[in-house]
Amino acid sequence: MIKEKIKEYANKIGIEYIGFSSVEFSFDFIERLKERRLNGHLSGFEEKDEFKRVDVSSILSNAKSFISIAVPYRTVDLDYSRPYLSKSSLGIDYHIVLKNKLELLKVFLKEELGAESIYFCDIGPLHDREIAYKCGIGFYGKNTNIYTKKYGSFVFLGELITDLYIEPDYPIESKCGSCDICIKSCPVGAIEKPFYLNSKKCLSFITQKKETLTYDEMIKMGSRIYGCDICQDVCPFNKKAEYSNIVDFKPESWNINIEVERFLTMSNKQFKETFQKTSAGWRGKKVLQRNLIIALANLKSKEGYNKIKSLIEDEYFSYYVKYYLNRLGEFK
Ligand code: B12
Repeated sequence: MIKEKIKEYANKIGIEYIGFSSVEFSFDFIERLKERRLNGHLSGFEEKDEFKRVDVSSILSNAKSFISIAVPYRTVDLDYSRPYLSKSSLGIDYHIVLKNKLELLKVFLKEELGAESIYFCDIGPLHDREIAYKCGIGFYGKNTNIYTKKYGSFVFLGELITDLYIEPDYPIESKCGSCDICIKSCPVGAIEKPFYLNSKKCLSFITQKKETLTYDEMIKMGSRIYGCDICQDVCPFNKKAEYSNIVDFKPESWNINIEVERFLTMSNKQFKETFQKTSAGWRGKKVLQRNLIIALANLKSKEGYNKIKSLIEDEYFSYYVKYYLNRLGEFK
């Protein structure tokens, strides 16, 4: 059977979660995307036009199936009393790790089954979660993440569109029940109702925002330098979830033990050799350094004090240095 053959190969290249579905989307899905857009609650990082998000035939003519994969990434727990990057930004950028696996699958589909296929991970018009949901990879949590049985929501998603017909798997209905701990635990109330995130409020988005941050946004960022995991950390399903053994996602020490002086003074070359290789790198050095200053301000930490103070003349950092000094009680 085609499906078993693909699964067997996927397991061989380290993919534990793989599922299949047709390429049609429900009207409900389009409506949900539209609701978010009309309410102005999209982040701006995703394709805005909901019809482009479902127009699979313009990506691959004669498309018949989706193949979705999920790859676990939580390798460690983090100390939030220090400035930190979220668990999805540790180790090598997941776009690279998943694309390597998807490329192998694409070659396999071509060589073994004569099929054409195109793959995506994160970037592009497709909605990775809805495809994973359709392919039975896992269920939607109220925090909008897709949950697998073994690794909880700490999985990255990617998919192939292929012209091969593959017997579909079935979606799994949400198992959240009456639990709403993720909704209650979000410090900014970004999950405005079950399965509905206002991306503009989400702290993950705020850490990635290039525009000048408001006082309230800065306060709420806490010790985050990039991303936010709170709605996943508090989830009872994730408490039981297993850790990932994928070596690529194991962080190096510079990635988790942030050395303040070094982080604030690193050259472009040093940045390229370290943080740019992670999934936080695309936002650039300045945004991450800005967030570190805000994190230290919120922690009322004097680590790197002289360096930070010296940035008050810098056109970009000045505003954030003033916030830092204000939090330390030195700028009134
Ligand atoms: C834009 C984006 C963001 C934005 C907006 C997130 C969001 N929830 O929309 C921001 C910057 C905030 C963000 C944050 C994060 N992201 Co992000 N992001 C994306 C991106 C590029 C597009 C998502 C999108 O289209 N959102 C638009 C809205 C409409 O979709 P949605 O919230 O997912 O809503 C769906 C459900 O809620 C559902 N729904 C609503 N009501 C109901 C009711 C029922 C009954 C059901 C069944 C479903 C349902 O409807 C929507 C469509 O199905 C995807 C990659 C991709 N191309 O798909 C990654 C992606 C979603 N992100 C991912 C990750 C890892 C994260 C973070 C954990 C990173 C971090 N640590 O900071 C956080 C999680 C925050 C959160 N709770 O969502 C993973 C998620 C993996 C997973 N297991 O689900 C993805 C899939 C990337 C990847 N390829 O692995 N992200």
